[in-house]
Amino acid sequence: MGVMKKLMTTIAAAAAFAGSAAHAEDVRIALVVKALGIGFFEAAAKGAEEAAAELGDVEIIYTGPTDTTAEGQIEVINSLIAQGVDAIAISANDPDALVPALKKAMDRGITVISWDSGVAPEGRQMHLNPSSTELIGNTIIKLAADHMPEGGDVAILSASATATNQNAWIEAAKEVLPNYPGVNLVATVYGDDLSDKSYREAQGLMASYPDLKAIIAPTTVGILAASQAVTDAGKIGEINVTGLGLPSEMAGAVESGATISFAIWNPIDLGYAATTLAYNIHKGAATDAGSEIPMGRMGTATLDDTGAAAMSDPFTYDASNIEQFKSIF
Ligand code: RAM
Repeated sequence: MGVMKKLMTTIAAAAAFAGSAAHAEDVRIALVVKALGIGFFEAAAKGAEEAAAELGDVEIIYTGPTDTTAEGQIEVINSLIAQGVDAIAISANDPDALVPALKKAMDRGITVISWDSGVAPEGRQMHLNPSSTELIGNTIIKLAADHMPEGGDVAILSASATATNQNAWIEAAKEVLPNYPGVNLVATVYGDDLSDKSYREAQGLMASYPDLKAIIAPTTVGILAASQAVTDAGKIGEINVTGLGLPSEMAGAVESGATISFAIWNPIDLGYAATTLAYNIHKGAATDAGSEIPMGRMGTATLDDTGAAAMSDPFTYDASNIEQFKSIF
């Protein structure tokens, strides 16, 4: 037996053993992420698998490019169209660049939704936000401001410059900034959800702004890299790293004091909800404004006039509760 054939047989046997062998009649839902290798999306994939097990006739294809670019996602989308998947649920690296490829998918009868990071309305049937954009924008500023009684300089370390979700949160954060007198936003930089680039951008912020009091990273990759950069620079206690992170990845930073607190919603629930929505839309659920689409144990998504819905509020983690959550996501 050739090595490849042997490998394939082993994989098939393992799949059958796990009880997850695909069936021809399954609804094939592709969960397309910003990039592979990001813990947040791996947690969302767990939720997608949970939804698939519950629905019974779903096969999840977890896929994405190797870096957070729209070009990479377009290649992935074209390959999914060629494979004839039933649905695409995507977290977008760009709101507009993916529209032509996703329109082509919809023309071929593929259900298309975005989740986490949105696609412009003409490129998808609905979008699932993790939470209200205004609430997230205010939360990330408040997390920093609450620990700066005397005010001071803060900087944002974001993901990619075209990420729909981070850009919307940053815009919402800037809107409420006047409510935090003395908090001065000096820069916004982009680490592209790559650990090494995010680390270097955090170092750059520390070099350019010696009085920096907080780095706000509304990305799980960015917050982790920035907490490491602040630790390595010996600036724990001087610069508080906050934003959106995973308890499993941030436990060390909270313990060391590099991060006092941070927030996030449950990424497992988000992947579960996105999968259930894609399934129900594929099965015929309406997607016009006001539609209510069931999302299993997560309740119902009610679409607004842009075809978007929100899941749940973010939760704040700090030294008092991180132990409880770090093994979950
Ligand atoms: C990163 C990604 C993702 C975002 C989280 C908070 O994992 O940028 O899109 O929602 O951070």
